[in-house]
Amino acid sequence: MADVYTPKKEDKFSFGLWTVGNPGRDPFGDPTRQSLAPERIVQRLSELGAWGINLHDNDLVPIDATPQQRDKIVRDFKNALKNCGMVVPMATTNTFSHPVFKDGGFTSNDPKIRAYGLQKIMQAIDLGVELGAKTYVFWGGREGAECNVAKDPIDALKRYRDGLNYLCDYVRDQKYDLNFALEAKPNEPRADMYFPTTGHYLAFIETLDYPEMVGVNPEVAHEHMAGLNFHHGVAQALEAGKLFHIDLNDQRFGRYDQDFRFGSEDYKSAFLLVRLLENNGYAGPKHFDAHAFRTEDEDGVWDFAAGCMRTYNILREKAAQFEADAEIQGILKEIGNQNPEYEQHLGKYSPEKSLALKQVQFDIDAMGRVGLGYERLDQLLAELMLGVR
Ligand code: GLT
Ligand code: MN
Ligand code: MN
Repeated sequence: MADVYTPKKEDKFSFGLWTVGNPGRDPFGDPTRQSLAPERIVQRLSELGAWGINLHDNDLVPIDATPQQRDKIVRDFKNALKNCGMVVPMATTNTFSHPVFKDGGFTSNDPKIRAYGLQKIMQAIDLGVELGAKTYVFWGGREGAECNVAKDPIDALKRYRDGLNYLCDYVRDQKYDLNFALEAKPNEPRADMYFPTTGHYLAFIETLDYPEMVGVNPEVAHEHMAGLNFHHGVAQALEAGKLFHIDLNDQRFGRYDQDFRFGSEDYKSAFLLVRLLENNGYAGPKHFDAHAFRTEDEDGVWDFAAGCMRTYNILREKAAQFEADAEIQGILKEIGNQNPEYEQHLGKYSPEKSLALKQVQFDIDAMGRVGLGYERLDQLLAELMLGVR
């Protein structure tokens, strides 16, 4: 039954073909359900209220398809999109499944493999643009190492940069309206992956030939695998104007790569994230890069998909409730209005300001004794989240 949490197209929720299409395989076990046809995925997601569907080249077109087969597959998929009012906001390339990429695409020691990688990515970019994608994600699944003496990590970074610069030029040359979003992950499937966190990518982007074309695609699970605070990482990306896309899911700290349903594990982190996105005008796709538990059949897959979107909307309402709560807002106002007369000493440096600041007497013991009241605030948040407020 529809209610206020039921997703709508304007919520801009998207899923990857590989997410709901995940057959429940893991390193120790065979698939537990059948793969779903792309057309069925498009139709069911649309019925559930999703807006977009993302894909790797080979989620749609098998790696060994002939040009004729490719054209038919793409035609059928476009028809399904049109019939269901679904869009493809983002596309990406699979440079990790085939054995040819076992030591990376961009960063392979073998120039023949790097050349094949570039060729495959250009073809996948063409496909993504044909389907309407505006964002192109790069997740360097095999860009890493087990044997860390086999590849010089400085060479690896240079090769990665050369590859991205080449592809930015390709996009410009083709006059495509397409930006790149780089997705970090610390490990899995490689022992160590280059660019393990969103922060690593934010620094790297500034060294590219066209930094304005390139942003990040942070994923909840990937930062949690690194033991980091996702809310803070996304804030840095937002503040830098680099949050081009986002992968929502969930993950327990210290575990294998789980890709759980959004908001299924850590409600508080998920709340902080949704509040951050909603309060800072993030208008991009809200993409769920997750999959149903291995215990599920197809019905469970749709429960999973509906659950991701519903939880986002519930948390959005909780965030609005937090902004409208007089007691909470009163505390936040007090926190934000302490000692306003000292603002004059802050901000941009001037010689006069520094001279004046050097004259100020601070009673640091008295300042250090002031209690901040964050316990009360944090408990109010807990009560709001737990539904008793
Ligand atoms: C893969 C990975 C994801 C990436 C996808 C895009 S593929 O499922 O685990 O985090 O976003 O390449
Ligand atoms: Mn993941
Ligand atoms: Mn992802």
